[in-house]
Amino acid sequence: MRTRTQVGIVGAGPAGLLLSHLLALRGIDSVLVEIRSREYCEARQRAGVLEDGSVTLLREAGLAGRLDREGLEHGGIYLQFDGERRHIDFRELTGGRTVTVYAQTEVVKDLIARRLADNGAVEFGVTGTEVSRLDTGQPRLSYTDASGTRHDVDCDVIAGCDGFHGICRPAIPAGALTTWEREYPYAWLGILADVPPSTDELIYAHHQSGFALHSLRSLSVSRLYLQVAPDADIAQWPDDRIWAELSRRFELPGWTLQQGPVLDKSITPMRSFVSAPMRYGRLFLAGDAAHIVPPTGAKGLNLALADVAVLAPALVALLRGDDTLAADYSATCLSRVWRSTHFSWWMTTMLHRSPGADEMEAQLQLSQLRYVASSTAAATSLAENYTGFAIASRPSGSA
Ligand code: FAS
Ligand code: PHB
Repeated sequence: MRTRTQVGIVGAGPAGLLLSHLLALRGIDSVLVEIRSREYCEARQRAGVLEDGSVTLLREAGLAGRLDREGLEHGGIYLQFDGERRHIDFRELTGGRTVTVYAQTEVVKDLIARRLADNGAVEFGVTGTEVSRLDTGQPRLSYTDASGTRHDVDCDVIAGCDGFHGICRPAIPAGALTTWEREYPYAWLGILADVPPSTDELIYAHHQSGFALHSLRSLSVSRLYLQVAPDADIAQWPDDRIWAELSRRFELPGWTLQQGPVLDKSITPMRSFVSAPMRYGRLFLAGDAAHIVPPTGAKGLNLALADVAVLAPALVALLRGDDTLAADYSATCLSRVWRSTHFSWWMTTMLHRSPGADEMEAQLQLSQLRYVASSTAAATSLAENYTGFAIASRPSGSA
């Protein structure tokens, strides 16, 4: 079946869904195709923290009703190391900026509900997605829908929002793309537990046995992570072993980690990855399709939303004949992407123990943690990056 739309969007994650909504608000029609089911996309456990800027973006798009009711505003985090737990006060260090705990699952549910309520064209459960004719003025998005009908959709533009393992970035000719990648020698084992959090704000813990993070989803559901080997087998991590290891890494006199039923557990590999440019002809990449950060800096979801905040107005202008913003899209996003990539690498290497590393690594990490916890300048650097570093206008001549 042959059809037409202005913007073809691949992927119903936060990037694709938000783009579809922002375009609709500006009268631009789109077709969004997703390989997974709606239920799968809504249940996929991922990020948990929204920067100030992401909350504002969702509010201004009319998507923050439940977020404002259920989101938990946090004014800081704790760094735990060498028997100490020190608070980093974001409000004090950044002149009032905070973060909000509101899970990516909830952001995706809100976005899908709004797109469907607005009769947005969102196709779940598709197969055989292809993008072609990208360097022409009429790129094509092809897919087979859940009923088995093959579609060829002629578009003015295609947005590749299909994540790290999607098909859009690989559709760009190798010679047109530069990539940078770093894989880390560890992974995160994450659990969702039906137990009230044992802390009021997130705890990032450095420990000789490895990193641990105490996050949360609500005042009754906790989200915790444990550094494990990159090839760790989840079957070797029964719940009691996970709780025992978490208790060990968060141990502090007079404090107890509350335990409870584990509702979900999974292992996530860790990498830093950037690809540039984020545009090829009439294909624009956004979110994980273009870049990946280790989750230690709580940046992945926020970067995806920030890319789309730049892409939506750029596409609206392009479709009205003005290519200025679209020509700047990649450079504008990459400036922020590299800042977040560095910050996520910095948090990761400061807090995780490399397998086989000598004691020198531990001493250097502890020195850095003591400096961050005691120097206003160093703590401010962490606070302004964690809450969302406002990128100044693009430096002239940057890539
Ligand atoms: P997404 O990956 O969310 O969405 C891409 C969508 O495209 C998916 O729904 C996929 O099914 C679909 N797709 C792929 N190929 C397709 C095709 N051929 N055709 C159609 N659809 C296709 N970030 C944090 O900040 N904190 C965290 O704790 C954290 N934990 C994470 C855990 C895991 C396991 C992963 C993978 C990521 C995690 N992230 C975390 C990062 C994560 O939140 C991403 O940054 C965020 O999902 C990016 O959103 P999108 O760019 O929309 O990509
Ligand atoms: C989460 O709540 O899932 C979360 C929070 C902060 C991170 C990573 C994950 O850095």
